[in-house]
Amino acid sequence: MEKNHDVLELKKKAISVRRDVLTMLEKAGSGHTGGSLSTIEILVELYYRILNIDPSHPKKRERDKFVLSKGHGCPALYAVLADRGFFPKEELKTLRTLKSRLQGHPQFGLPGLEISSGSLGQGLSISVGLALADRMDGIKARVYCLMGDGETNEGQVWEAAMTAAHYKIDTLCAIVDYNKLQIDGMCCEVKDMGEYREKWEHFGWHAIEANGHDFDSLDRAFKETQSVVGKPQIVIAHTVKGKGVSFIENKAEWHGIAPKKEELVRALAELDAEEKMLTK
Ligand SMILES: Cc1ncc(C[n+]2csc(CCOP(=O)(O)OP(=O)(O)O)c2C)c(N)n1
Ligand SMILES: [Mg+2]
Repeated sequence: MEKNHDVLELKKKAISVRRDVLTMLEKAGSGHTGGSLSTIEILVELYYRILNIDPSHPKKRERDKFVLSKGHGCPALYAVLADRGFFPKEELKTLRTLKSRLQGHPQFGLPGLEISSGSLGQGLSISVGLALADRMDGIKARVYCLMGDGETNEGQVWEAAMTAAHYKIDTLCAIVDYNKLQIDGMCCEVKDMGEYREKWEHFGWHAIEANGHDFDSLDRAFKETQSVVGKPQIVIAHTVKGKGVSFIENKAEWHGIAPKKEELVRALAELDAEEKMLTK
């Protein structure tokens, strides 16, 4: 695919990634369904329109880096990495099996994967380090870090936020999958973060809100981040946990479970119908 493909292609891509994610999770019999499905347009936008990466040279020094801080959402990242050609698609079937490179939380060693993650709250600190290392080495590249909204309850996130602002790391872009839910229910009930966008701004960040399922909105947001000078940027992407499958959307109980066979069949039928609507 060319870097500048149109929105219809990207929407079809998102449907196909959703199919892969649900199929992998059903086969594994466990995993995080809701928080994988909410990230898909963000990942497709990044991996097909934004990131400067080369799947045939995953370690190329002058590459953009993507850090999945919300490691439990990795089925979506695995599906996108395989589709971009970092490793064979066949390997998706091995999710969560012994000796597989595709563990339930990302493990360093898989081509295209920058870090191990899963213990929430650490990815932004690592991203600050990666961006500072690129600055010291004179490498022109950007670092993108995807966090969950519940994850940003972690104190370490705000230490990293202060550090990034202090060092004026304008090559760093964080994204929050702002789906308003976390493991135990609504974020505002577990630990309310108040005026969320303003919080980031007060920490010295350039904040942009976007519709996390709309490619035009995401594209505008990411293009804006690329033009910011002297400040790290955050894209607060409004999303729906479980997006794309009616009986999974917005349900906290779908945080840490996989679909059963009959649920997979129903979900895939919904995605087929959605695809038909697209091409009508
Ligand atoms: C340090 C740490 N504490 C707790 C967990 C267990 N855990 C996994 S996912 C999750 C909820 C995260 O919510 P959010 O960041 O909003 O993720 P999403 O809604 O995108 O799934 C929790 C508490 C963890 N992985 N790491
Ligand atoms: Mg959440």
